[in-house]
This record gives sequence, C-alpha cells and structure tokens, in this order.
Amino acid sequence: MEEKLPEDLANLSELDEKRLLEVLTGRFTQNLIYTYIGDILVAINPFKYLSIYEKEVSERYKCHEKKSLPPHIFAVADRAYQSMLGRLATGPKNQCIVISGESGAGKTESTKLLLRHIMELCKANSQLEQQILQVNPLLEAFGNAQTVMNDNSSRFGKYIQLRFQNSSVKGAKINEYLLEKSRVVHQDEGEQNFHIFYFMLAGISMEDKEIYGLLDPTHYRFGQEDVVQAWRVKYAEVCNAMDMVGFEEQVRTKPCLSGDAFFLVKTCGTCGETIVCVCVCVCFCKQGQFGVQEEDLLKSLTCTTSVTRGEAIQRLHNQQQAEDARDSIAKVAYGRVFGWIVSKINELLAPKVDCDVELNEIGILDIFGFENFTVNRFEQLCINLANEQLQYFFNHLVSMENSFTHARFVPLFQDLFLTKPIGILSLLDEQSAFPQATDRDFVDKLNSKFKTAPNFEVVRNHTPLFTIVHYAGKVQYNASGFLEKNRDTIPANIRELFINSVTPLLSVLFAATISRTGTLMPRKAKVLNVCVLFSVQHSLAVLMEKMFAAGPHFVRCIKPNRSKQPDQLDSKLVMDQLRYNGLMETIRIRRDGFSWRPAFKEFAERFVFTAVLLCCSFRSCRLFFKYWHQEELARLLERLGRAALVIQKSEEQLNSFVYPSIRLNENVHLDASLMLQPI
Ligand code: AOV
Ligand code: MG
Repeated sequence: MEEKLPEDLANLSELDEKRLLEVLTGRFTQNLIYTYIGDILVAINPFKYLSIYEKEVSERYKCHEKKSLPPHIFAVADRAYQSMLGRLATGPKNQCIVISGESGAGKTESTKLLLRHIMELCKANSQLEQQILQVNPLLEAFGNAQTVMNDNSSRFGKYIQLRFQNSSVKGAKINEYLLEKSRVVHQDEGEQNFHIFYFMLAGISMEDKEIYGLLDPTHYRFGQEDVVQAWRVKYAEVCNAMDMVGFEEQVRTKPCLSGDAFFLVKTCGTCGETIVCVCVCVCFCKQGQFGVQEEDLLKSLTCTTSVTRGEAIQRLHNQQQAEDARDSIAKVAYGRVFGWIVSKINELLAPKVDCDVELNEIGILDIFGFENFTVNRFEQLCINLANEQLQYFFNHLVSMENSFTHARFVPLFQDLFLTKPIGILSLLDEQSAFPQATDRDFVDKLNSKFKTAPNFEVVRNHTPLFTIVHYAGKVQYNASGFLEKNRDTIPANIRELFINSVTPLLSVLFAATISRTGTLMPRKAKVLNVCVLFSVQHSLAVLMEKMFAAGPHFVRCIKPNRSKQPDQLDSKLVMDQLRYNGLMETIRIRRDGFSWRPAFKEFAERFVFTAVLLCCSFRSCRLFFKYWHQEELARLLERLGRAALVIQKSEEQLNSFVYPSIRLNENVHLDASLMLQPI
C-alpha cells in the first residue's frame, strides 16, 4: 500500500531537508503535485496531463473547508475569493495571488487554472467569462516564445486584476511588465521568435500570401508538417480570441512581406485603429504599409541628417548603423503594439458599472521566472531583478520581522539595485545619458563602486562581464548592448517619420521615448510622465504597493527536472529551489510562528466574544495566531452566528492572559493559542 504522506509540511514534527524532500518526492511519485506549507501552496510541475482539473473537481473545491480536501490550486482560488467576500476574516478585501518559480516551473499554467476556477466560483455571465478566459491565449501568442528552458515561456510579466461587485465579476484589467522586445530581432541558439509570427505564417490563406507578396513558407525555418498544422490551429484560436475579446476585424488580415519585412494589419472594429504586427525583421516596406513613403523610410534607415548652423548635413550610415536603425524600428513597433493590445483589452473589459459602485479585486501575478542562460543580457537582468523583488515581498510577508530575510535580501535588493545615486540601475541610467559612454565604461563603473559589495563579483580581464549573486544563484551578465537597450530610443529621424505617419496608431505609438529603468533621457523633459510611468522601477514599485495593501496568497512552483520530462524528479534541482525560495525557513516559521497577526481592534470587531473578554485591558495589543486559526474562527463564526456565542471563561485563565483557552459553548472548544504581545 502507498504510504500516506502529509499534505501540510507545516505539520511535520521533525524537520530536516532530507525528510522534506522525501515527502515531496513521495507525493510526486503518487501524482500528488500539490502540498501545503500552512497557507502556502507548493506545486511541482508534472509535465504531463493529470485528470485533476475536471469540472467535478472544480465543483468540489467550491467553498470547502481547506483541511477537508487534498491540497489543490483550486483551493487557493477559493480562499482568495472567499476572503475577498469577507467570509474568512477581516483584513483587506482586495486579494493578490503571487505565483513564483523559475522558468518552466508552471506559473502560467497555474494562473490559467486559478482564473478558470474563480470564473466558476463567481458564476460569471458567460460572455464576460469567455472574454476574460480568452485574454490569456491572446497575450500568450504575442508575448510568449520558445526558449531553451520552456517551450511556452512568458517573455513579459503580467498582473491580472479581476474586478468584482459583491460576488460577481464585472471586468478585468491587465498590467504588463517588461516585454522582451529584443526577441523580435534576435534569438539565441535553440530559441524562437514570439509565437504569433509562426502562427500567422502558417495560418493565413494562400490567397492572402499571394496578394501581399508573402514568400512560400519553405523559405523560413519551418518545422514538420504536424508542427505547421498545430500553428495553423493556434492561428485560428488567436483570431477567435481577438474576436471574443472584442477586436472586431474590419479588414481582412492583411499581411505584407517585402524584402524581410512582414506585417499583420488588423483594424479594431470599435475605434478603427490598426494593429501592426511587425514580423521577423523589418527591412524595407512597400509604400503604404506603414503609412509612410518608402523613399523616406529608406533614407532614414541609411543616413542621419543633422542641422548645423542652419545647414542640413547628411551622414551615410555604415552597415551596422543601418541594421541597428532597422532593428530599433522593429523592437519599438512590436513593444508598443503589444502595449496597445493590452490597453485595448483593458478598454474592452473595463467594468461597466456606475463610478460610485465599490469594486473589489483579486489580482494574479504571473511574471517571467528567474533565468540563467549561457549568455545573460539586459533582459535577464530586468527579469531577475523582478524576481528578486518578488522574493523580497514573499519573505517580508511570511516572516514579518524575522531577521533572516532582512539580513539576506535588503542589502542586495536595496543597495545593489535601487539605491540612488549609486544603485546598478541608477548607474546604468547615468551612463545611458552620455552619448559617448560605452558598455565597458558602465561595467568599469560597476566594478569600482561595488567591488566590495557582498552580492557583486568583478569578472577580471573579461569586460564587459560582471556577476551578481542573486537569491537563486550566481548569474554572469554580459553588458554588451546594455546602454543601447536601456536608452530604448530610435533615431530621431525615424521617429519623426513615424510620428508623421498617416496611420494614426503608429503616429501615437512613436510619439513617446521611454527609458527602461526609469530615468528620462536628457533634454526630453516634456515626456517625463510617460517615461516614469513605464519604467521598471516605477511599475514594480506601484505593483508592490498594491500587493502590500492586499490579502496575499502564495503559490510556489517547483520544476522537477531540466529536461521537461514527466515522472522524473531531480533531487538536487528540487532541493536548490526549496532552499532559495526560502521554503525551508517558511516551514519553520509556519510551524513555530503565528502567521495571522491582526490588530486587536480588527480582531475584536469581527470576533465579538473576544471584545467581551479582553477589550478593556488590551486595546493596544496585537494578537498572534497560527495560520489555521483564522479560517477556523471564521468557520465557527459562520456556524454559530454572533448571537449564539456563549463565552465561558475561567477566572484563572483571565488572570494569566497568556494562551487562554476559549470555550465557545458546551460543544465547541476553540484550540486557539492566543498570545498577547504589546505592539
Ligand atoms: P512558467 O510560466 O513557470 O515558465 P509554464 O506555466 O509555462 O511555466 O509551464 C511550462 C510547461 O510545463 C507548460 O507548457 C506545460 O507543458 C507544463 N505544465 C506546467 N504546469 C502543468 C500542470 N499543472 N499540468 C500539466 N502540465 C503542466 V516562464 O513563463 O518560462 O518563467 O518565463
Ligand atoms: Mg510563464
């Protein structure tokens, strides 16, 4: 018979890494991929289909008591939903579910399951529900790609906020973070461009290909016929998702290929704006596709015009400069089109309610996981920075004042990355502002400022390399291209050209210049707001603020092996993740500690019996509870009803104040180890 393994690691009486791994491995072998650590869900990617997500399962996990059913991702969705409705406890109504784990660990799949279950819970009206569920395939097509770590890797971060009026969903809003635009023009060995390009090339009709001069697909690095067939199906799904969400197609899908340029033009039914999807790499395009004159475009790609003392001087580009100009158009256009798609989705899914109606939120955060490739570039630094920040958030909330997290993370996070004036990002911004500065200069500056910092390592004799010791391991970065990517600008003449495009969308999209780390490029003060708004630092800071104000729920995804195989668990790989995720520490805290710490007033308001009991003497106390007490209390309250509460409290316990045991009536005895501590 199979051993019955604990469902909650916080209940393990003896705790060491060996036992922890034994339990997780044992459960994984029995296809039990979910395990709790108190109220945190650990999910190990099965890399195979498991029949645990059917409708009946979803039904069973509606409003259930957590301990009564095996650990499941649906239980997390249920808890967030019930908390939002105020059924489980006091505290903020808004909830956030934070999903973390390295690339390929299962974050995006978990997000989809959470969304699905929440839609089931709130019995959404079918059209809105379908629209919300279709957002994912749409965003994945434009924002995901095959990498060496994950065949469907998210190349952007997203925070999906579901908006509710009481128990029913009224709309949704998406925030996107840091799309890896450089993928449009460059993919490393074994990687692909964004999915949409393959889907499109396989999916559009022969007729369209002919009309728009598309080359035969055999000219591209296309795979087997069955792969192409799968892409064709995906293309149909994306078109369907666009229609469902509300992107009405007015003109036929109109791709155009000329030289190496390839565009998908779609018009939105509601506003008449056009989505231009720039494909493969932009070279020269036929007149009209960009709403600009071919001649002008050609000129702006091949030379720079500067005006000195009223005289226009033209300087011809060398090949590298021309290619850079071409690439920057493709990157900027793709990035801004992606942003535009998201803003369109937000418009279409905005709640249609009166503005004085109070809406509550459940947010789900699914970012790109921690990455460490053979060559790590600017994008990896941004991705890993975002993960570092998320880990900080997790540690902070799980352990509160526990010294472990602060000692470990604050120095790296605050000092190395963000501190002004000398954080890595500030230095990068500073260097980007000097037109003559090189990537090497940037690394030299890093080396001199951080040579003694504990999380920074100088790579001797190999500029422009440098190493950061992240929470999840050492990553060596190659700073080539950092300054250019951070500037994220396009040559002024090209920008001018597109601002004057007769295609209104393009003219809007090209109007702003944004620095990726947040500081503005010099002499462009008038676009300050746009820059700050889109910056890495700023957008992450806003997100953190939002999350700190919400009721948090955590899903920690674990990757069982690097080869994406089912039924294989690499113990070392899993142990490394448990360690750097801080899960060992979490188990200890969850087992020994008091994770629910409401202010006394908040507690008393909700649980009136304690008001009777304790109110007079301990108004300024904070209460400490084990994580399960919160739910237990809430369930009790529900069952008994406030009026029925009878409190019997012995004189002796009242006097001792520490660990009073409370009897609610003859039958119900609350096993609450209440401990009062002055704040
Ligand atoms: P990620 O979001 O964490 O990576 P995904 O959610 O894309 O990882 O998962 C990677 C792959 O693992 C999926 O494409 C599925 O094949 C498989 N998978 C994940 N979860 C499950 C599950 N519950 N059941 C079955 N298969 C699963 V990245 O986006 O790369 O950080 O940037
Ligand atoms: Mg993902």
